[in-house]
Amino acid sequence: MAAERPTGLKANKGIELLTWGTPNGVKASIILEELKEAYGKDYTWQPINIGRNIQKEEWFTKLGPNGRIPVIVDHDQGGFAVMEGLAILAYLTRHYDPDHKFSFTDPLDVSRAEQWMAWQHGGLGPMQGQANHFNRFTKEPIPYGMQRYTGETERLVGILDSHLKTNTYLVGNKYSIADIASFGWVNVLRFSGVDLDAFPNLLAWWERINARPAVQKGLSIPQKSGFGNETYAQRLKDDKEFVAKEQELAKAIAAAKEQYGYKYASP
Ligand SMILES: N[C@@H](CCC(=O)N[C@@H](CS)C(=O)NCC(=O)O)C(=O)O
Repeated sequence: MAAERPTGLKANKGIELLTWGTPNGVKASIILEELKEAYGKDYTWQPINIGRNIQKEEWFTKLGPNGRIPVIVDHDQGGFAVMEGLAILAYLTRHYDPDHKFSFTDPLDVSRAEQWMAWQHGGLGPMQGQANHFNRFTKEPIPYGMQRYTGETERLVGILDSHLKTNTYLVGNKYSIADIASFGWVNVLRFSGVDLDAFPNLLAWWERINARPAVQKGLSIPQKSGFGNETYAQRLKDDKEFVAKEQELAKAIAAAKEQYGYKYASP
């Protein structure tokens, strides 16, 4: 039986999250779970199945005009709505992280965090999103797109990997909203056709963050994605058909790179 289709907001106090279990969606659910664990701040959520286009309905676009998840509504601020991961992470910590457990007070660290979050919005998210598209969802293979966006994703995660060689976390050696912004994307890196093992500092960072109980809870709202690195690794162990398909994909990406001579360069 299909789950009930949300048709409007359901709470009248606190934060209400409208989301789906995607790399952008989990930014919001992870910070909300962290705030819940750190401060006991509860929240309400509703599943917005993007495959059913609930995010394009009028009640939703009145809150999030871009018609995409995640969106939060703060009922304690007169129903103030916030769209876009960076803005959600900044809003929630500005209002509900008084001890700055996941955010910063030093203006230079605030700027550093903004820079990494902006980098995620302008770089990693869009490029990796296109890598997923060209590697997984086109009707017929388009080698130029495959090598362009897989290569760009590799270049970008190479930047994270270099930065993490001498830093435990992205800013101030403290886990923060800067890390949360990119974590959801790195969590589906294997699905995007990129070998996470080739980026050992990034792999260690992903493991550190993935081990946090609040992160695990955040990843399961509304339900755990089948595309996460853990599920992916498990499927490689259990499912021979999946292994064969993934080998085919890796071959097609390698051939596309060869065809166009793509070389990525990270500092
Ligand atoms: N830059 C935004 C992007 C939001 C976004 O692209 N959400 C995707 C899911 S990851 C979505 O809602 N897709 C459905 C659609 O395009 O209709 C953010 O960080 O929140």
